[in-house]
Amino acid sequence: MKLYFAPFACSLAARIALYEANLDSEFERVDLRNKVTDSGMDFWSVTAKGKVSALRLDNDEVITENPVVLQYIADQDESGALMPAFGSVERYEVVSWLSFISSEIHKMGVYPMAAPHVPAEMKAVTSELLMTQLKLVNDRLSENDYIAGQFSVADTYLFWALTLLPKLGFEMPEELTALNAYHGRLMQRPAFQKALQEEAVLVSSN
Ligand SMILES: N[C@@H](CCC(=O)N[C@@H](CS)C(=O)NCC(=O)O)C(=O)O
Repeated sequence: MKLYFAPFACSLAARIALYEANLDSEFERVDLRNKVTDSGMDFWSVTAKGKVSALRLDNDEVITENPVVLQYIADQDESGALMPAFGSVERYEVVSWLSFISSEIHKMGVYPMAAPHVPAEMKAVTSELLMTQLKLVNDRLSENDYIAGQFSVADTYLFWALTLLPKLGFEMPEELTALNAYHGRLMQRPAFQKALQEEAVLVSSN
């Protein structure tokens, strides 16, 4: 498997999941502005969407969309540690959170905060909307150690968003104590640390 990624982009979630699952994988960096990969490949030829995460499977098929890439990775781990069994209610709970993180946090919140062309007034509105969602997540984490109840790939995706937001100027409120404790808890996991350190090195060597 090969993950096309950009440092600290949402593909960080897939890198963490690959490490959590102990899967053999390669990584190819993408220059998202110019849509070219480190090996000189036109990224548009990898995916017509031009976005990471993109995962090239061993049969050369490419799958995209974080919730799908993360489920695929989780399903390669036969222990089921990253995703409950097919058909179980617990699995739908994870898929539900993947969907929520993708639409209500990533695209509604992180994306406008990161986009240089989004005006300051719009970023202010985004911050307010984001607060509503983060409070909901905080309430959930007051009663659960992990967002879907048990640890899953949804945690790798949420962790990415929570890690990136302060770097984009969003001040994480201290009163969201369960959310902040959750982030700290995930930071203790070796797979999360390894992925973060590797991508931090790439950013600092730019
Ligand atoms: N719906 C996509 C969104 C992926 C996405 O927005 N990726 C960003 C990085 S976090 C990207 O590649 N942006 C480059 C661009 O929009 O040109 C998914 O869930 O995978």
